[in-house]
Amino acid sequence: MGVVNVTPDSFSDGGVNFDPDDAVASARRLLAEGAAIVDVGGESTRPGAEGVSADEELRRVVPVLERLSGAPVSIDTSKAEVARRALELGAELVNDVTALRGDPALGEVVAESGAYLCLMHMQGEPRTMQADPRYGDVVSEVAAFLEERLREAVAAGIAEERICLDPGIGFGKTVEHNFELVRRLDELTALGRPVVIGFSRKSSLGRLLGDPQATTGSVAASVGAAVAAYERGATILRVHDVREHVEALAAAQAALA
Ligand code: HH2
Repeated sequence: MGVVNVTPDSFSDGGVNFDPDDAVASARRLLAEGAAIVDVGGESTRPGAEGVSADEELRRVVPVLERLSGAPVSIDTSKAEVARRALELGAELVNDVTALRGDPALGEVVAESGAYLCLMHMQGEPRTMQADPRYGDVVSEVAAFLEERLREAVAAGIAEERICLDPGIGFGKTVEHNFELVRRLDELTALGRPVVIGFSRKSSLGRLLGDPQATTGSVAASVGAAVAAYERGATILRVHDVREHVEALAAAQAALA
């Protein structure tokens, strides 16, 4: 899954694809490099981010989605209104970082459209989530949350076989929490749905390598975490640098097969 942030303020690529022409060109490049789908988002969820209105999100993503018509697209949104318009314009998957807790109308929009849905774990909300994240046991708490949200989504009429689950790397988690989730990924794949991992460029990678103030991580560290996640059973990797991940995963796949 290639990332296309149509935002001025995303943590690693804010402003790069804020112009719709740039966003469309990036999306096409990521697809040509081997992405199976591109995840288009109009609202940053980086630590400390304030939300944007549905109107502003639509203003950012609609021109991009219109021009990507026919390409495999996912919409990164928590808002029913944005998801509805994106699905009309051909999006196939709704990537909701609130796991249907943000907008009570989103479940029905996904159910009616028959789209795929990604449910992600987050502790707290983007504005404050990195202040002091705490868990008894992060993996069992994330697994229990995802299982409960999966049940809720199915109860809302979304077919279980259309749902994937994501532990939400960096969403209310310390460096150690994030790596433990990958280390014990088998406890999440045991839920029976495809697992998504989005470690790409995240600050935990920069912090692991010795910079306690890092706000991003390198491409090489991202690829390392993605290959480890793949080996532990993740089947969808949400990444900014598609070519590097596709090449690394092809080699890992050949070596592990
Ligand atoms: N991470 C981000 C955004 N959306 N969705 C899923 N399912 N999983 C993730 O790990 C995930 C996500 C944050 O990354 P990015 O989109 O690059 O940044 P920003 O939120 O600042 O736009």
